[in-house]
Amino acid sequence: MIRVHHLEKSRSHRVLWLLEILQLDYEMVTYARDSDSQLAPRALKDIHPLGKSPVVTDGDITIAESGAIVDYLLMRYGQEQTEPSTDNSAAWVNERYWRHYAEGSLMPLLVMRLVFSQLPRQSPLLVKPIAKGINDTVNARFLAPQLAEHLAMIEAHLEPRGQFSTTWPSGADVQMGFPLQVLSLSGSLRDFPAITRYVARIEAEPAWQRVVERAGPLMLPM
Ligand SMILES: N[C@@H](CCC(=O)N[C@@H](CS)C(=O)NCC(=O)O)C(=O)O
Repeated sequence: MIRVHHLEKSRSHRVLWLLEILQLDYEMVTYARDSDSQLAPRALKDIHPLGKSPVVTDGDITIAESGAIVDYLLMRYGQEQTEPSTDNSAAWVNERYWRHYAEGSLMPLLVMRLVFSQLPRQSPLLVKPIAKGINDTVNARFLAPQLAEHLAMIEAHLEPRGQFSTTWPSGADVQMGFPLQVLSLSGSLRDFPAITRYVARIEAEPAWQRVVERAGPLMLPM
């Protein structure tokens, strides 16, 4: 039996979506975030040393990293449905690019944005204005311009296609959906209509709706 160690408000929603797409049976063990630090509880470290979610166990296999979990589940249970054939190298490479880009390049910007935005709240009273200044500067000089470039690239890809790969939903969609849903929830997609349509498309999918029924809607941490 596949077991998903699912942290609330987290990337673990991706794995649930893929399991629902593939219509696999699975158990979900849910963990709450610490209300102050928002970190995962220590119990997750009993499953994997870093104590991050998602982690999946399947028989004697334990696998962390959402991208590796997606690779594993597709390799074992559903490759043909969700990725282009290796005969079409360009389509295969394109799908793999987005599958890896999601965690390798896009998510670090969102995590940095979240961490810096929390600095003022988490700082002692006297330091709060300085912490706010640091957050504003990092945002203005680095994060906002970087994110704008990334979103422009994604918008240009989605505008004529409506999806990341030639297959739908692909492993690339499973990986890219989460950061784009987070950006939608934080109101960052106003200038990106194709990405907005793409997020709506995911959320209209029956497999996504089964995730919401079982685990609740995706929410922002903090
Ligand atoms: N690159 C990893 C990131 C895992 C990760 O950082 N997960 C977050 C949830 S989105 C987490 O467990 N945070 C709680 C913590 O760091 O304690 C993946 O894609 O699985």
